[in-house]
Amino acid sequence: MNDTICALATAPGGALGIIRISGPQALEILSHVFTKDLSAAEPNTIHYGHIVEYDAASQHQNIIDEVLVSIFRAPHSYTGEDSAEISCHGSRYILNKVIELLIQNGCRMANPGEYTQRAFLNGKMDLSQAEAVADLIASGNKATHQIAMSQLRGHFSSELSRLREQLLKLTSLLELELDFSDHEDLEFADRSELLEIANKINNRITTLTHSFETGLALKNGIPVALVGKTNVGKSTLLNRLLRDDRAIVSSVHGTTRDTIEDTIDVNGVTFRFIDTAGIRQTTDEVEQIGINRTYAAIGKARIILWIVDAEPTAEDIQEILERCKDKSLIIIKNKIDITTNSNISLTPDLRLKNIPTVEISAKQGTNIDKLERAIFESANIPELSEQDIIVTSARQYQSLVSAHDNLARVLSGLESNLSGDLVSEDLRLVLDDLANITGQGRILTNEVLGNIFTHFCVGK
Ligand SMILES: Nc1nc2c(ncn2[C@@H]2O[C@H](COP(=O)(O)OP(=O)(O)OP(=O)(O)O)[C@@H](O)[C@H]2O)c(=O)[nH]1
Ligand SMILES: [Mg+2]
Repeated sequence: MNDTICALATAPGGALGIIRISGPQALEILSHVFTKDLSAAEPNTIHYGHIVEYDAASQHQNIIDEVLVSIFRAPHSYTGEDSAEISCHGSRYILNKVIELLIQNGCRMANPGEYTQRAFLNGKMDLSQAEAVADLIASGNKATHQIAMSQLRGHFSSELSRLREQLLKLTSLLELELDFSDHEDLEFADRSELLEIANKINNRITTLTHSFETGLALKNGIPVALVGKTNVGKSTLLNRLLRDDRAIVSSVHGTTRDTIEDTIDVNGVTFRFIDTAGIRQTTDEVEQIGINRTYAAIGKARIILWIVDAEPTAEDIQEILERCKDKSLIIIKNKIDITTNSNISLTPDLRLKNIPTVEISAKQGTNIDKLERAIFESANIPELSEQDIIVTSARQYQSLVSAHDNLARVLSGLESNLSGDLVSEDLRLVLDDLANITGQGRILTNEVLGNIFTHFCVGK
């Protein structure tokens, strides 16, 4: 961290490009390539001038670009170090040239995520907030933006420190029990009180752990599979939902062989629609592979759109209900533009199950808005408020799962009157697990850090 790093922070191709410099020599190095001396510049100021290259042969200064430079001083900067941002014109030549000049004068090219890593190491943010920076930059819709913003603003971190306080309280009560265990006449906190605290912590950790499923779905798009017999209009509906001619549509049965998927936002939430091969008995080897993929897609999806264009048989119904047991199912009666289709009754059995049913014409686009509403409702997205904590990182999830397992041992230890020092040991493990999420854990190695930050872009 003693060196000064530089990198392009913006994507190529824009009208402007921003180059970031950070480190102890940032302002000195910058002054070598800028028309003004910025080494004593005031913090939070912007300076107009030129980036210049000195040509020794002609003893001339070549102007590379007309720029604005923003100055930040340690510790009040993103990284916590002296830093600057140069706003240049977005030419590839200019941007490369400026970086080249900075490197010639003593900067080093930054590694992916190195600015955020420095911010973490300088105590500007904890690890869960650092990960939120990557999520924020990647956020493509309202829901993922809100989750990342909440985490970046430290809501998750404060929740963890509240849990930590509770765990420490539990530890001290257990230690009190140990300290006084020789004094028979003393009353200790009885274990039911300890159990109550432990159960509360456990409930909170369980909720956080479960939020990961939602977090992942929101991040990658909630998977929705379109399934049904051949020729019922699955691909037509996919194209309609995506507003794009994505899948081949034809009246030939068994047109779609491979699964086709793409995402689109509905009410600020990303859904991943998966068109599948129609289910039927077949002797065609390739088609059978496709149908197996349909079953796999059902397994992975959270919502199933079961599309019918005729009265389903008892076996069809049974098969779908069996395969979609733990899924949200929506029945779609398609092709209502054909008059005979509007009286598909769906057997009383199926109607009794209260499965949402939408009548549409995929071809003509009738009731697609109704269907989208039904899909959104089936997704059961909690109304996210700014305070809500949704875990989206696999690393954080693993720490929570481990905390949950260790806490289960604490609970059973307390219940079975295990001696306090043994229970304390498991409690410490829970504390460690939670500390790992924010990066204060004992087992935070360079490897762990490296893994987190290599997934960032350079310049972040
Ligand atoms: N009248 C009418 N025809 C439709 C409708 N939706 C689809 N079709 C027609 O039904 C035929 C099959 O449509 P596809 O979308 O290819 O059906 P699929 O379910 O993907 O079929 P496979 O890929 O073979 O399983 C095509 O000729 C479509 O034009 C609809 O709402 N009304
Ligand atoms: Mg198809």
